Amino acid sequence: MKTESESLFEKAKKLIPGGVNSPVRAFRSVGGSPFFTKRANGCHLTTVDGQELIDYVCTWGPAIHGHNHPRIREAISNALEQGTSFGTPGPAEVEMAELITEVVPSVEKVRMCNSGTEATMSCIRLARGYTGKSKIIKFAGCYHGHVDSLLVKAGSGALTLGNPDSAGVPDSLARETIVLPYNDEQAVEDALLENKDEIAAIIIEPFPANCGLILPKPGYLEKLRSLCTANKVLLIFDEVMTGFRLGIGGVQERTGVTPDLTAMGKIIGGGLPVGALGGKTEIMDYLAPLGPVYQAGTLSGNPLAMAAGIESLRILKEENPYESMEKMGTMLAVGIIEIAKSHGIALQVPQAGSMLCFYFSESQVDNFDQAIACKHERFNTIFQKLLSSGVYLPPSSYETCFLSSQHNEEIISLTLEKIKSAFSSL
Ligand code: KE4
Repeated sequence: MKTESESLFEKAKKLIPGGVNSPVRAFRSVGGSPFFTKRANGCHLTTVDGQELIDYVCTWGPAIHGHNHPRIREAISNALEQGTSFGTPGPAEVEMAELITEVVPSVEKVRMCNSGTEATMSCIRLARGYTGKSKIIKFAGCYHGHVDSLLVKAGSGALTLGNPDSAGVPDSLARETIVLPYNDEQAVEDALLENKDEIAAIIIEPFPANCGLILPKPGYLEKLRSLCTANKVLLIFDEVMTGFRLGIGGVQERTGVTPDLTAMGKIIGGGLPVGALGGKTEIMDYLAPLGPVYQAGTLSGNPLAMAAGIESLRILKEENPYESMEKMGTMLAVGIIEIAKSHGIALQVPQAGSMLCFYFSESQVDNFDQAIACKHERFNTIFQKLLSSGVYLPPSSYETCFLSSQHNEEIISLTLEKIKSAFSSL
């Protein structure tokens, strides 16, 4: 007898490529067919088959307050009374810009868009327009959305499906993108020398979270900053995932390293479609209608997304959940490491705040090559065992787990119990 999710997936596959509207949702790397979600509340998802799951994906980051937060729901319904979209400037866009420029250290001006992909794509075009140079440096395993110039050795779904270099990206474009190993300062120095005066920007996920979670070696981000300054290259932080999550000012607040441009998204939409790019006024003013770099969007600054995102930011400012989320993240990471050790299983669990991942590896993972060398089939086994016992991890070992402010001690302890029994049956 097919489950409701299986029947829906059969139907979906006839109408939607792979049955999904975003590839990583298809469970291609972990196996089996994906569950379909009926509703989401707090730190739980409920599937169409009535299974309740503790959610460690949090819709890939936006649900930092847990799902369906009453204040965000109310903010959206109040905004709904005024209409869904105006196509003109609206007051909520001004308030959103005030909040972002207040909390993100390097952002003096901000432009809203509708996805993280649009944000990084616009950052790249702006960097090229502002510098008059065309080459871009990115890092293997970093994923910046499905931007042609950046789908080169990308992470996340591209890596999950084994095609980090997407078809359809012309060589002429891919050649403008230089891919370097993360955490290797010398590689950046060499590339800047070999391509002197041709590099417009370096774009980086400061804490890469799309090939698992990789943490920067001490001084690495600071070195990138000084190399960019010395070579008149823009430093772009892709904080679509880490922004507002690893502190309200993201990694740039956490480390004190300030980029020239920042790509943002996810949390500032409160679960509705959003993206944003921000940076120094001198650079941002190159954007149309002021400057020569075109960038636009029918639904950019959409009033419902702004209402949800503003409320999400207000809650972060009022509740400042970062210390407690760091504590819960540490409790989970330490607990998992202890369980793996007691079962003699080689496992690394890098953690930063409310983000962590599973690397089935004997040694620490510092870059893409080490990440892909991990035992992914082990992750897939654990994923399935946990899913059947009511814990939903990201459906790929190339993703990162997210906690929300609703993942309390009781939830973490329950999760660790389930992880313990999953490891026992490995
Ligand atoms: P979107 O276009 O999906 O809103 O954002 C693209 C993006 C940009 N930069 C970073 C650092 C990102 O992580 C993302 C998207 N994150 C993935 C999860 N790893 C979204 C999940 C999906 O593709 O379905």
